[in-house]
Amino acid sequence: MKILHTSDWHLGHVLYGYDRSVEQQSMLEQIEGIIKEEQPDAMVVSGDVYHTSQPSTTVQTMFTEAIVAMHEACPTMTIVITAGNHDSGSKYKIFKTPWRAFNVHSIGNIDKNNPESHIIQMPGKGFIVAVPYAYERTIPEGFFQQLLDKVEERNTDGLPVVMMAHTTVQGCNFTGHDNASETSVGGIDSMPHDAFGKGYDYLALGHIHHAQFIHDTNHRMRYSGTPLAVSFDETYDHSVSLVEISKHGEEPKLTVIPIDNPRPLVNLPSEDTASWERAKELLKDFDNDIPAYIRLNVQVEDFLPTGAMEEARSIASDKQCRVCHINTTRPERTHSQAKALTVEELQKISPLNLVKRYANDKNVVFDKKMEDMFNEVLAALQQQERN
Ligand SMILES: [Mn+2]
Repeated sequence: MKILHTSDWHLGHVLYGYDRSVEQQSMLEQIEGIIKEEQPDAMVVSGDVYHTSQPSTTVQTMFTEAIVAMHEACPTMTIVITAGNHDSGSKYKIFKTPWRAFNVHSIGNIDKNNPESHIIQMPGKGFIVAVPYAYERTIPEGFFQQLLDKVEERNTDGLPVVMMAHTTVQGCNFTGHDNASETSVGGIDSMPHDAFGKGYDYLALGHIHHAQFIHDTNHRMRYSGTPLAVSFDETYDHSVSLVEISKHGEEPKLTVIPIDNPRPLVNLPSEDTASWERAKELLKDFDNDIPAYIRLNVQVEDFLPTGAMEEARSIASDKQCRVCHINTTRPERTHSQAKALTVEELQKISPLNLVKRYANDKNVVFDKKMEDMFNEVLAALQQQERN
């Protein structure tokens, strides 16, 4: 069984106000081209088809036309689409029936009363167990294993079994995600490996944008990652995964197929940060003809000069690129830079000089206005003490 595994298309995603339909259309056409070339038995899209639960008419049209084109590129191919946390699962019901005419299975919600609806049998080829995104607590206890047991009973010919899920798996590399920790990414708690049960040959995962196998699992659990970067922090290559499984129990064979973005997301500098002056030079030197999105990564002592964004945009005004964002970082001060005072020194130092030392240590600007305010408060306190 030959499966094209992809997820996290995030159609309708807007980057700092810029419409990305040209890139999204290009990504869909590249996938269509891969399908035409590879003629897979199935394509699995493991959630986050759309970026929002209310995609526009234009975005939905782009999606439906692309799916029909993909179907026409390989009419025998089974297409399985599950909902992710960005999608509206209940809306998957609307076109569930007409989609069947195109060999498309769309699964938006977990239906514990009808587990059969999650099992797609491809006669003579294999099985796809399709589980959409769900909060961990709404996935019935042992649901994955229940589905796999049903498949095991039926799978007398030892055909490959592929399972789909949209979630965070323990130990994954979540580079590129905001709001992420070891235990939770994008609001989804990470699941232990054994929560998915036993009996699948390949777990086609969605949610994490960095393409990867989950370590120590014998290359059976994989995130295909985003085919198109959603954030500037996704500083890795983007692709779809072509997976071949000869029979039940065999290790899957993977081919990674890159997807190119006609409008790449570029960090200047590409690694680490630069001073504001250096960042402007990098922008000046950036190729005039590359229609990239640019994020400037700038190290500042306190704040950027006023009008920095306007200045950056005017530098790029004759270029094809679009300056999206200036990402500022401040030097870390883990240890106090001030020399510690002895008790005798502390008793001798004036309150004003003490607070100036503190401000300097914390990298806070202590100007004439601050000094006046401090003196006013100090005078009021001293007055209170005298009364
Ligand atoms: Mn996603």
